[in-house]
Amino acid sequence: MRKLDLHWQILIGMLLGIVFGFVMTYPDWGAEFVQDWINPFGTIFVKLLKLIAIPLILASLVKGISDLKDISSFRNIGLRTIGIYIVTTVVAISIGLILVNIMKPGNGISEETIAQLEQTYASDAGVTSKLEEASRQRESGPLQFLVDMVPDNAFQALSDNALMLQVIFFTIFLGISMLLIGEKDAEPLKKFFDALNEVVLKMVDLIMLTAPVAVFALLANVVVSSGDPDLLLALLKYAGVVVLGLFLMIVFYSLVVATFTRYNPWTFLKKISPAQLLAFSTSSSAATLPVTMERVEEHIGVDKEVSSFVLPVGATINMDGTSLYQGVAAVFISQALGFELSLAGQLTIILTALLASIGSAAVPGAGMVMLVIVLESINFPADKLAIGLALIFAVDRPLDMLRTVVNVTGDATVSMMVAKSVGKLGKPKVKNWDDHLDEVR
Ligand code: DAS
Repeated sequence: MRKLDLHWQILIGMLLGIVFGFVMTYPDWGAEFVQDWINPFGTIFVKLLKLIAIPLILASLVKGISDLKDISSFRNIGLRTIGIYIVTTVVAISIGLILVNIMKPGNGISEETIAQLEQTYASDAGVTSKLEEASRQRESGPLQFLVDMVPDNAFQALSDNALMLQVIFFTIFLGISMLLIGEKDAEPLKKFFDALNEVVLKMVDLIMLTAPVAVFALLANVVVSSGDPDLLLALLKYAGVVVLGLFLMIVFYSLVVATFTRYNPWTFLKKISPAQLLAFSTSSSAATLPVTMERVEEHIGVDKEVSSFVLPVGATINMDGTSLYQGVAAVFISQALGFELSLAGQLTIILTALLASIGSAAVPGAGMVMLVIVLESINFPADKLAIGLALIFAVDRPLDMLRTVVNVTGDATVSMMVAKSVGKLGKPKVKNWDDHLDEVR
């Protein structure tokens, strides 16, 4: 039987994980069994991907910049990347706001549901921890995220996944300096990073061999630890608006890929599907980044010069799915708790959700933390923040999985647009997902 393509293997692993998770919700020992004996295999997989995310960013970003002819081509790629990222994020938030104002999911939530939430969720550790994290981010002032971007210790930054923006800052600084000292003097360092890049991409291939089993474990755990079902039903309309908005973003990306890069959108979605399925399973753009890069470079043909800059930067600052979700959630919570939102308030949401999605870390649940910043920007009553977050907390994890898929798809789309605009969108290096794996079998 012909070997199944990677995305089919991952999809089967996910479906089996979901079914197994539901089966395990029946016996009273089921959830504990999954969390103790199954979930660790998913955690190990995500840790392996995060293990190589920083070395991959370091190697590919330095290689990408040092391969450039000169500083002007770096400026060219950089400016196009940031500009297109801002446009796609504003489109995402606008789609979210239009849908949530038309469908008004927050209207009609009964007083008793709100009162029940007051008891069950407002004091929930998950909600209060996100409020605390948000207040830490807020105290530091509007330009703190710029200050935080500059590491004062390169080795500490390289050793901490949460400091990915600092790694990117340091790596861009290093790459530009290598360009400025000239090819001959930079040659030894360039050879080192070229080899490191090849090695890390091979590590991605090896890790991906375990992906089907890992996503089985991750999805089984998500199912056994999801929120209580009756509240989920009350939130189904809200989740429906977010999912519809996220789906429209995938359609938007497909139209952009088809019209702007003349690339078949179905082929595009199929080629990046392993990265999308991992984004869904891990809820982390950072953990998915190594696979997104490998798929875009080796299976679509985006030149490394472009992908090595656009994708790591995108994984940290371009979160179109998150910004759409923040727009919808802010208006939904306002509707549900009877907080009047003017048009000016909605326009404010566009700006703050843009900044909040830039500031959101590429890790699970980050979007919900920054949602507090968006709510505060429209002067949402502070005493109702906890109940507002509690309202959406029960469905946040499945929505986080879906918005991370959109975040990753948006990054891949922009990398193709930038590559096309600078003439660096070539032919794929490999046809099937395991073409270049034969030597490791
Ligand atoms: N999970 C985040 C990511 O990795 C997105 C979010 O939390 O909204 O992209």
